[in-house]
Amino acid sequence: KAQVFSGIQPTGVPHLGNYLGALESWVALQDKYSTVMYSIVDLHSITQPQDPQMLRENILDMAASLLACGIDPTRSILFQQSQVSEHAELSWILGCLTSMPRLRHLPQWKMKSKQKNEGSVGLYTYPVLQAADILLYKSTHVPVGEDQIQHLELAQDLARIFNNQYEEFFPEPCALLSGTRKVKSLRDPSSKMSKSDPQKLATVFLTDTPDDIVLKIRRAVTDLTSEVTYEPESRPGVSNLVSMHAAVSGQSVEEVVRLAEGMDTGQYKNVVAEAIVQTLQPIRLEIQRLRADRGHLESLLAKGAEKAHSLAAPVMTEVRKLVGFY
Ligand code: AQP
Repeated sequence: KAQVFSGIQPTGVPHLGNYLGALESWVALQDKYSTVMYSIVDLHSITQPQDPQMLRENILDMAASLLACGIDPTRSILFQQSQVSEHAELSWILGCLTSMPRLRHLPQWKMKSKQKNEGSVGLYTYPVLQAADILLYKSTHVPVGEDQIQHLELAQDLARIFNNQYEEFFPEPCALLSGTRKVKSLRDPSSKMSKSDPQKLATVFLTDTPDDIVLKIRRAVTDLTSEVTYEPESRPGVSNLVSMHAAVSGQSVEEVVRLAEGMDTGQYKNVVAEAIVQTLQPIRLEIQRLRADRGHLESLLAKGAEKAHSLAAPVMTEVRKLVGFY
C-alpha cells in the first residue's frame, strides 16, 4: 500500500527553498495518495541548540506555514514528531544496525559539524532518526529535496539490513524528487538556502513582505557579466535567480532565459522579485491569519499525533517482537 511520509524541522519560518524543493509537492501529493503524513520534526531540530520558548513558537508557526501552503489536515496527517514517542524508539533500534563510517559522509553532518568545529551525537545520527521516521509508517514514497537524497539512501539501506537480520518487514522507500533543483543562498550561491542562515539577506522567507523580497533579490550576489544566462557551474548566482523564477512562474528555464533577453541582471532582478512576490503574497497573508489562533493550531497537532500514533503503535509492536523484546 502506497504511503507517503516527509518532515520539516521547526527551525524557523520555511523559505522559498523549502517551498519549491518540498512543500509545493507535498500539497500536490495529497491528491495522488490516500495516506500522506507530514511531520514537524522537532526531535531533529534540537540537534542544533534551540531556545525552548522559541522552539515552541516555531512548531506552531511551522504548522501555520504548512496549512497556509495548502496542507489539508483532512487529507494528510499533520503532526509533531516528539508527540509520537515510537520515532525515538525505532531510531535506537536502527542505530544499532548502522555502522559509524556509514554516517560520516552524509551531508547534514559534514555541513553542520564543520560550521561548529564539532557536533553532537544527535547531529551525527540525525539520518538514522530520519530513517526511523520513514520506516515507522512503512512508508513507500518520500518527497524530498535534492539535498536529502543521501539520507534517504540510508533509510533504504536500513530497511534492507533490518529485513535481512530479522524478516522481510519494511518496504524500501523511494524518493519523490520535486522538479526544482536546490535553491541556493542569495548571499553565497555555492551553499543552499537555509532557515538558520545567520545572514539576513540570504534567505527569502514565506513571511517576507513584498519590500523584503525586492530588497533581498536586488542584493542577491551575481557576477560581473550583465547578460542573463543559465550556467549553474560558472554563473551560480544568476542561474539561481533563473531557476527560482522558472519554478515560481511554472515556466521552463529556457523560456525564462528567452524572456530575459535584452535585460541586464539589474533589470532582471526586478522581474524575478515580482514573480516571487506573486507566489508568496497569498501564503504570507494566510500564515498571518492562522498564527493568530494558537489554540486551534495546538488542537490540530494533537489530533494529528493521535492519528500518527494509531499507525505507529502496531508497527512498533511487531518490531519489538522481531527484535526479541518480550
Ligand atoms: N535550499 C533548498 N532547496 C531545495 N529544497 C530544500 N529543502 C531545504 N532546503 C532546500 C528541502 O526542504 C525540506 C525540509 O527541510 P528541513 O527543514 O527538514 O531541513 P533542512 O534541509 O536542513 O532545511 P533548512 O532550511 O536548511 O533548515 P535548517 O537551516 O534548520 O537546517 C527537505 O525536503 C529539504 O530537502
